[in-house]
Amino acid sequence: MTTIEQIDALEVLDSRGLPTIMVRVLLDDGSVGSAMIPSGASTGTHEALEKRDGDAERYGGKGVLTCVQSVKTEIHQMLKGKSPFQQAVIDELLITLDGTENKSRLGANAILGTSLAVARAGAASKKIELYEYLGGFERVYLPCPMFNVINGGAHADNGLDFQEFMIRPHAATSFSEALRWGCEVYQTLKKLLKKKGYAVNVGDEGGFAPDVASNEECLDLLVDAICQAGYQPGSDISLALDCAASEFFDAKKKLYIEKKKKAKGKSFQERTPEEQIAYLSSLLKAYPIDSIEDGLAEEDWPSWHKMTKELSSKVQIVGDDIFVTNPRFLERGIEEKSANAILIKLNQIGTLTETIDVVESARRAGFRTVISHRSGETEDPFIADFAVALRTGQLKTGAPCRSERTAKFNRLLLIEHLSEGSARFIDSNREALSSS
Ligand code: 2PG
Ligand code: MG
Repeated sequence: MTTIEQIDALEVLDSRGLPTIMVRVLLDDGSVGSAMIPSGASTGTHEALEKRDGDAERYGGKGVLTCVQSVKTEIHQMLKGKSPFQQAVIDELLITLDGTENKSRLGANAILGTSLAVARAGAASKKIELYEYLGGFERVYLPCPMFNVINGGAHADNGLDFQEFMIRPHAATSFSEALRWGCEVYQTLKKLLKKKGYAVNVGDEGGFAPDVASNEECLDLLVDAICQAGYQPGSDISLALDCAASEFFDAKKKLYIEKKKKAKGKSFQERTPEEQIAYLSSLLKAYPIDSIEDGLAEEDWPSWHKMTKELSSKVQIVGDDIFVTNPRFLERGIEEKSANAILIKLNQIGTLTETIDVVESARRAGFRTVISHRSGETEDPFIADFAVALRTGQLKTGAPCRSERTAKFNRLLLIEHLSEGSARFIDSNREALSSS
């Protein structure tokens, strides 16, 4: 029987230059698996805890040496001798060893790092690809990418309160074609921005971060870029938003306030939840948007229900901060009909098995699932394999720019290549919208 021989960890860097954990699992047959853990900026309140050292002498308190130590000692001792192929057992042991509701004792970063590295070691031992190890050997389904080409919110130092302006090349016939379309629009957008005198430096997720005046100006730019690149807005390439509205909701006043614009001394809007829904609805009428994530704040549950009632036949309503990949919140969302899709981030919940369970529960309830990166990423492409293995049909992993983002796209290109023409490209959102 193959067993875990050693679990090691070290502190490495994420794409923002902040420390994160790398876990390395060695099996007694000599196979090795490793994983690096990403980190969010606009995090949901109820996410599993990302543990930091808090030692102001190192990395401004953001070091992860405590997590490294826990992996090398407690976690190593508990998992040594166990089978790497029983992922659910490994994850349950990790959850029990931590003993807290939100993984705050050992840290979700230490736990998830171990969980993912064990899966990789298992795949290495079986000498198969990670997506095959996790998803089996049936036909490969490659997800529609959602390219975040204009960054705002907590990911860029501009006046945009909405966090992500994305394009979705849903009508492409293969993943590589979708990627090419996305890249062509991205490069065209760069030229357009330059022509208009905007800066073309990029934000945390590789999208441009121009100081444009409004959401509408961004959406106009995207439509122009799609046309000028030779595609049809809507029928070839649609638009998607992540408003990350928890970042600009004033819970006391119950108002959505364009805080960044306000802080920059620009004219800004304050909207009641009803006005925010009406505003989103007006954007849907004016632009070919087919997906809206976090259009409302995580604590504004009643308004989520209203928004879903009004808009869900026209658009994918994705819950990120409101569900935080947690079965408890997802269950409430299903019951209250708060959305029709869920964003899936492994580090919001903290183990591979729990994440797979959430995807399966969402599916059973008819929710679409979108696998997602974090704004602070690493070159680890785990989520590319994960999206293929779970056949989610949608993956959000930034712009086609910056190596921590392109690592995921390049991995999908390789998976497509390995499938020797048998891979199918799917967009679970379009499939759902066309059947509704
Ligand atoms: C989001 C994510 C990823 P962050 O809000 O969806 O784009 O951002 O990782 O900062 O939470
Ligand atoms: Mg989000």
